[in-house]
Amino acid sequence: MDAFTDNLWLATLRPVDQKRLAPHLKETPFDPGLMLYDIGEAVDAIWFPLHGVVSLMTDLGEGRAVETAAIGREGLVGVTCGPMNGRAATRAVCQIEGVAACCPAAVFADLLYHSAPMRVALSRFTEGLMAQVQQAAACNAQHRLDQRLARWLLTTHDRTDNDRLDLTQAEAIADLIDAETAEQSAQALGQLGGALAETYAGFRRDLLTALSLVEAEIDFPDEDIPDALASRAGPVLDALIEDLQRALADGRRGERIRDGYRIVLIGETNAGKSSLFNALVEREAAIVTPIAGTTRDVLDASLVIGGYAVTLSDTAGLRDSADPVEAEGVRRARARAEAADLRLWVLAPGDPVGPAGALVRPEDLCIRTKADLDRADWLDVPEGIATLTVSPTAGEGLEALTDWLSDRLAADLIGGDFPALTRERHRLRLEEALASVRAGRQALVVAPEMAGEDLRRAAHSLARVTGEIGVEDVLGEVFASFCIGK
Ligand SMILES: Nc1nc2c(ncn2[C@@H]2O[C@H](COP(=O)(O)OP(=O)(O)OP(=O)(O)O)[C@@H](O)[C@H]2O)c(=O)[nH]1
Ligand SMILES: [Mg+2]
Repeated sequence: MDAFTDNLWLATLRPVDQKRLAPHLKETPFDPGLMLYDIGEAVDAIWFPLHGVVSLMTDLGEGRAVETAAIGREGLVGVTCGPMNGRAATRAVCQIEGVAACCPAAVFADLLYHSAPMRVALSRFTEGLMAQVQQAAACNAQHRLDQRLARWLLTTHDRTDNDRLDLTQAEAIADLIDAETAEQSAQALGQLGGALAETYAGFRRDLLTALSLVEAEIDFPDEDIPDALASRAGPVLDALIEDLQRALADGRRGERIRDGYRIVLIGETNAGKSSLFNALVEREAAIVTPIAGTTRDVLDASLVIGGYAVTLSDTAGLRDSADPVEAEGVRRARARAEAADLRLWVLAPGDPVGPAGALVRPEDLCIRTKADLDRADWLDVPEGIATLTVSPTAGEGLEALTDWLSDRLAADLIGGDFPALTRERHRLRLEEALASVRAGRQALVVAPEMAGEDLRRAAHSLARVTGEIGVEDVLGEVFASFCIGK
């Protein structure tokens, strides 16, 4: 790779400047999500991407950031915020993996000082970048999501030689543009970089290996293939079944990061659910009155806790009611509580265990509220459920509550052997594939012809997540492995 041809800005420099710069350049790979520098940090290097894309991000606070420019092989990263003043005004994050030629910022500043043509080239680039930032600002302010997506695709396409994306990467772009939290962006960036596509490609390779072993048995019986060939597919399929099971057992981590972790407040009427809801979302979103049964509908609010997107829901107090409107509210409250990732059982002094006590699970949180009132009336919470004490009206205990929630989110959403599945669509296809692979594994023992059919179906399910597998892929694998017919 030659930095002076692959990076278009370096390519425009005079040979004499290129010669001065060359000894200081070091090729450095960068992965999606890698932060080259953060806002306020000293910028000590200049990156000239040879391929890949780096995004400049502006911080919006509370873990949110928006892309204001993208730089690829046409330019350089690290100079617009200035090695001159030394501190970065934006954050630079690798968007699409690549390689950059890297040089110390001080060296670059010195070369610039001695070369007017280099300064002219730099100012041309910064003018172009300025135009891009202006467009991005206008687009972010005025355009709908799909229009922003289109702009992003065009800008990114301009900066990469590869104009093919698989389906998971295209989804990641939509997620990235839609992302409101740092964790959502990080997940989308990983997916855009091909983390999910690679995982599925790995599954597909295993499946093709097994399929080719089975197909060889079926299609080329006279080609002197050992009889035991199909049985060699057994261990490959066993390992694949295990991998698919592990990928599916991700606790819906990816979907919860992307769509928001669902937390629902439940409790008796007048327990103080809506008061706590308002305190957590920091606005008077829900009506609060001393009248029991004030809240009827489920009220949702989006918020960010510990860098994760959360949907918090306030619900009707759980009681039997002859009023059909309230009864419907209680039915909805129950349904929402059942489907939630976490239930917060709000318990005021004097409240019984009641229906909320029957809905909570051991991993949930009990919140004893109205701590400013007589605490002697608080129910003894069943053992095993974590308990916190708050008073939204007195502003007590809220910080400890959000800290507890941050820890829970991190514990539930970090980790896993495989990149998390980010959509229901992926999960369904993977479940389909697993069922077919299992069927194929069983058929293998009886008759490879039947197994072949199951495995082809599994391959098709996996292919539908990312792209298509053609017949040629399978035959190609057969020929490559056994040199049949060559
Ligand atoms: N003293 C005191 N009163 C509170 C506190 N939190 C809520 N309240 C009062 O308790 C009453 C009921 O509060 P809400 O937040 O409406 O209770 P809820 O659980 O949403 O009630 P429903 O919607 O009827 O189910 C209101 O009069 C609140 O002002 C608190 O921490 N201390
Ligand atoms: Mg309420």
